[in-house]
Amino acid sequence: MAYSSTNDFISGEEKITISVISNDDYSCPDESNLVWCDEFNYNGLPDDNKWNIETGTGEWGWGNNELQFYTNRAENLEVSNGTLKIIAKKEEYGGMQYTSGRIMTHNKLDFKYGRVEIRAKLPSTQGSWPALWLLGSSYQTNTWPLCGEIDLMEQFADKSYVQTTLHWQNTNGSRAQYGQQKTISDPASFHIYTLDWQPGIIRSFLDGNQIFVMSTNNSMPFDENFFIILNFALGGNGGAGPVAANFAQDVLEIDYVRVYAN
Ligand SMILES: [Ca+2]
Repeated sequence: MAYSSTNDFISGEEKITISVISNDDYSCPDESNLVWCDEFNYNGLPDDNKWNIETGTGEWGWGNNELQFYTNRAENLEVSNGTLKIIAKKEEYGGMQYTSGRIMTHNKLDFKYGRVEIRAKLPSTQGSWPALWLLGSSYQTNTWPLCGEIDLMEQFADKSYVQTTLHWQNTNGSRAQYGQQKTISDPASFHIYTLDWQPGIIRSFLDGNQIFVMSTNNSMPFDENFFIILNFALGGNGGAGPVAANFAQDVLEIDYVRVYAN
């Protein structure tokens, strides 16, 4: 309402519609047997309905003397243009010389058996250690490797191959692991990494070609719940080797993670 200088009242009403335009899309493709996915068709940090962000240096550099500090910042974890970018950077942070990102589905997606499909593009800088993997959901009480570990895809110093490895504990208490490798000519392009996890047998594939096969039995932990971890480590004792002196930044880019029931 306005009051005029000539003492006449003027009043009026107008409706204004304000719409917020969001392109965020959290839906999954309409595929049979698909039970969980993240297509990363939204913007910001990874969807906290699906992922927990792990931060810090872990114990003993996540068990491997790794060189990065994991943060929950957009500088290290960025969902945009349909993909998740896990970005490792050279920067002093939390007493470390590098930062990066690590996310997991524990307590949000814990499952047994099925097919996990991840479309990803790997970093190529010397010293980078990208990993797409699963850890036994009992890891807080069943100390590793008792809880079991399924490394769907890891890449170490030699960027000409990718590797799948299972870790577990033998009944005599000794640590056991078994890994197999597959040559990859262009790891920094998108490829599909698939885990086929069934009772008694675990396989993995690179673009549909088998990387790994192993029989499992009930003395092993592979008939229990596991969860998914995506991370980009640097250096450490795991086989990635020293980080390139001129390392500035590199990216593990993930187009989607899909989990199908068997
Ligand atoms: Ca996508």
